[in-house]
Amino acid sequence: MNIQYSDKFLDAIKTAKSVVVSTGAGVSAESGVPTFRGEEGLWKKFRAEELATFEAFQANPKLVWEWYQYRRETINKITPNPGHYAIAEMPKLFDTFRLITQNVDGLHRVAGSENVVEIHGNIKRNKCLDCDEFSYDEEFQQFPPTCECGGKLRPDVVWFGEMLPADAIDIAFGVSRSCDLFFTVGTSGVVQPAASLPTMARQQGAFVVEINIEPTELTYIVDESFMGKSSEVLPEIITKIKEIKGLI
Ligand code: BV8
Ligand code: ZN
Repeated sequence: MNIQYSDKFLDAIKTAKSVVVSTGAGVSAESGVPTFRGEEGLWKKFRAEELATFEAFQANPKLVWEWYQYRRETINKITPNPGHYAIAEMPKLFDTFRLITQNVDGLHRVAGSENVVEIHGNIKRNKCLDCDEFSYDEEFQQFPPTCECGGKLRPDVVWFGEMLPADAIDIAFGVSRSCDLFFTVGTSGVVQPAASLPTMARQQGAFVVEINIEPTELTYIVDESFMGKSSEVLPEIITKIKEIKGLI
């Protein structure tokens, strides 16, 4: 890629002190994790309401567990892509940095990102409906799996209609409202409240940048949009940032 940078983007990079990156399924697409609304999108095979809701889980825990086990198996076979590694470099390029992700695949942490704000939970973690204990087993003696206390286990992800973890969403809102540079990467900007983060940032004066392979619901509100694969655009932007900061 040979990205053409605008002066306003270059100025934003030069002056930014506090940077936030917020990612969606698109940042993991090139690692092999199906997105939710793309051609091969997860919801294409299943409708979100059928599987990613507590009601669906109550009605058919076996089907919902089978879907999560299928996704876990997929995720266990894949590795981060250059986009994840580029984001993992960002904390050392700015005074303060925070990464927020809608993704439940854990790939940012595998790539070396720390303090990742996983606002929709983590597919690798189970939670007990009775004692709230977390566990990380992926092989179960029985389906649907139960906790040591005898309670039912569920995947520790946020389903539609469920509140996001209070601590995670507080951090996400807080950093979006105080940063001066905000990147939204690989998200269709459909799912709330995650989709409101870029607007929150823009409203308080942050420079908002979108990276996506196509226009989204967010494209009309951002300051700069880079159309391209995050695994190609992000590493190039990191190189540009290092050049500007005289690190290379
Ligand atoms: C809540 C975890 C409130 C589970 C997920 C109307 C009716 C019903 C509900 C609502 C409604 N309006 C709003 C709502 C609320 C609802 C919602 O937003 N629904 C949408 C569908 C309208 N939200 C909720 O229910 C949330 N909770 O609001 O609670 C509340 C209030 C009070 C009291 C109680 C409750 C909870 C939402 C969380 C749902 N859980 N995931 C699991 O994963 O199994 S959401 C799931 O979908 C993902 O986590 C992710 O967040 C989302 C998918 O979005 P994206 O990440 O953007 O992925 P998508 O495929 O859409 O887009 C991928 C993008 O990448 C595309 O743009 C594509 O072009 C791009 N791309 C592809 N390849 C690349 C690329 N970009 C760059 N490079 C590439 N290579
Ligand atoms: Zn329990």
